[in-house]
Amino acid sequence: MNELQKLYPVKEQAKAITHIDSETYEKLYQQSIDQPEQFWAEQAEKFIDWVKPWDEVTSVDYKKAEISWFKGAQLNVSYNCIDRHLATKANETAIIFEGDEPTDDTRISYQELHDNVCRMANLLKDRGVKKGDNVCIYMPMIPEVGYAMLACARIGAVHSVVFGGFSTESIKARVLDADCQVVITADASVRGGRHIPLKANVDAAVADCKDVHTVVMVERTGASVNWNNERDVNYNQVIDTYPAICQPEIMDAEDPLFILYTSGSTGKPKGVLHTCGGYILYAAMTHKYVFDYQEGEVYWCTADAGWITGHSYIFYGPLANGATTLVFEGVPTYPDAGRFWQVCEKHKVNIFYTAPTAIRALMSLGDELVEKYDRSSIRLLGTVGEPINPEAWHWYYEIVGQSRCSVVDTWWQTETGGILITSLPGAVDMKPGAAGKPFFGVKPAILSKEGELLEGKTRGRLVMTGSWPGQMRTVYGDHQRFYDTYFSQYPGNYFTGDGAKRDEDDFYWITGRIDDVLNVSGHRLGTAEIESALVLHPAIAEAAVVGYPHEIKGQGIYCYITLMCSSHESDELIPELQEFVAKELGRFAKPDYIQYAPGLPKTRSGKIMRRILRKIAENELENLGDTSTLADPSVVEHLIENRIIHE
Ligand code: 6R9
Repeated sequence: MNELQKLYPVKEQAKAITHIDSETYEKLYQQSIDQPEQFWAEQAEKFIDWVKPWDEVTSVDYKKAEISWFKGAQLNVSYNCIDRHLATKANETAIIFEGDEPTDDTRISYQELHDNVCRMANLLKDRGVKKGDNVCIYMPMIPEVGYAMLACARIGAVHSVVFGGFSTESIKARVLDADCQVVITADASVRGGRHIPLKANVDAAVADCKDVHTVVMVERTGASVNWNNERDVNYNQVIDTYPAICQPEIMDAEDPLFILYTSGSTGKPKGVLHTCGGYILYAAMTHKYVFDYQEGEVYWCTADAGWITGHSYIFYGPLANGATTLVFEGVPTYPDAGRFWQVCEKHKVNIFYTAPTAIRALMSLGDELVEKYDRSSIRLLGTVGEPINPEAWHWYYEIVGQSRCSVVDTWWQTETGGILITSLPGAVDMKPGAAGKPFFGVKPAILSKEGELLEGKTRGRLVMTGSWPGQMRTVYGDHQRFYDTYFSQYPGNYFTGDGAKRDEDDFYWITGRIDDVLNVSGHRLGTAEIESALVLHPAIAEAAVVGYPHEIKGQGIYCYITLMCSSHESDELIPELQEFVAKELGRFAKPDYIQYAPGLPKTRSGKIMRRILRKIAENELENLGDTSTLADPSVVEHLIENRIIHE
């Protein structure tokens, strides 16, 4: 363990607020494992309002991939996120909207949220949407995306949010797979001053989707759009004609709430299906405990509604807890790279949750733009999406959080619905780069490749030996694929697809996707580990590592690095970096090739697309696959031109 990975004890200040100290965590965790039915029944009563209680807390059969929670119970998710707060919070802020331009912001009270959601629900009903119908949502990050999701939940329709940065082809594939008949969109979106014509994308996407009879369009930019009188509905023109009351549909706990498409290592994206009862309980409970949310606080998750993080931790979890949640339309670097901190100062944000990729990008631009703003309101910082390299962790903790805030790393997946492994603030010490310990009721285990259970300090494949309420229930329309992907490799376990190590203190460290694991001369190495090692070097802002076939070693290590400052490129730097990594991780981990990369190919959610980097490293340029979903496809050309050709 190097200096950057040293332990940070729980913050005294966090301890005082949470009331979950280390002892309580251990006790509650043990209880959740020993008496799961009792534990979850208590939590379900505490966090959720049910119309009718359950007949059975849980029933799980991983051999058939059959999972149910709170069977027989009835509830409505939109009621839980809105109506039940009205008695005490009608005039309190549910959503703070911060637009792309710093001058553009609004506050939406719980009463206004209620009225807007009901009107949208009535509009959908008027267009024939019924319980069980699937509705596609393709929207910018504006409050209406939340209204649309909650309106679906209110009437029992199943939403499928498609990220607003996805292409026409992606929308079409998702609309067809889920047989959506209604699409909710906006005229255009604006992020960082850049406009994307959402309505035109939808027009093109649904031209071949004969079942789509309605496209609801919210006006965002006033962009001119093509209009189909039969099919299209202008939200702004009609919404006031609908009543602000709509009875919530009574749903079974196991009725579907939403579908969210996510990519796997093979095949087309899978429609991950979540159901009402277990999901909303898990989202609410994790939001409360992991972010230690307290009444009246302002909570900001910078994700997009198009990803699971936006579902669980911008809308469902916070609203179920009656929180004030900030919805941000823009990007971290517009008008300049101080935007996050400017917004924190302006809205007195208490809890801030973002991704390591954003932290690294901002870190490379210096401390000045952070220090310019008052961050004294912030008391908790969270990260999600990928392992955070210790150097970025330190910058986040020391510079952004002024060494006074807890940093919670949160490991989870679209499939898990909510956070499974984390450093619970006030209860679990912080180790920079470690995801932490299991959340209540969660039973992680590490297996060898062959499926043998590994005990104690070890490394291997991360599985969950039991279920939790937020777990996905099926792949939409393809239950066999659900079983094959998650339950077939290690029977009796949910396979996460991630590698992990467990240290002497029982902390879990995620080493990256199994598909990104390299085998170099018989040594197994997480690409994330090499990347973390590289970015410890002061010259490096970001690194991505892939394997390529190597005659002697099996796989060689090919690294792409973005420098803090491109003028530092030099012939001497490469061998220096190779030695640096060898020293950090061992000789076997010494990179074979290091290529300078002014930009890395990333999805719009910030994930590096290693598939493309692998192809370039392998010099297999004919078969690069779809690059249209990249945030900036032009970086690929640059990488190809400057690739290192090996024998
Ligand atoms: C929530 C989300 C899931 C994959 C997951 C893992 C990686 C997410 C992480 C993390 C290390 C963390 N991942 N959080 N790795 N530390 N805190 O990101 O869902 O988009 O489905 O991605 O992301 O590899 O398997 P999703």
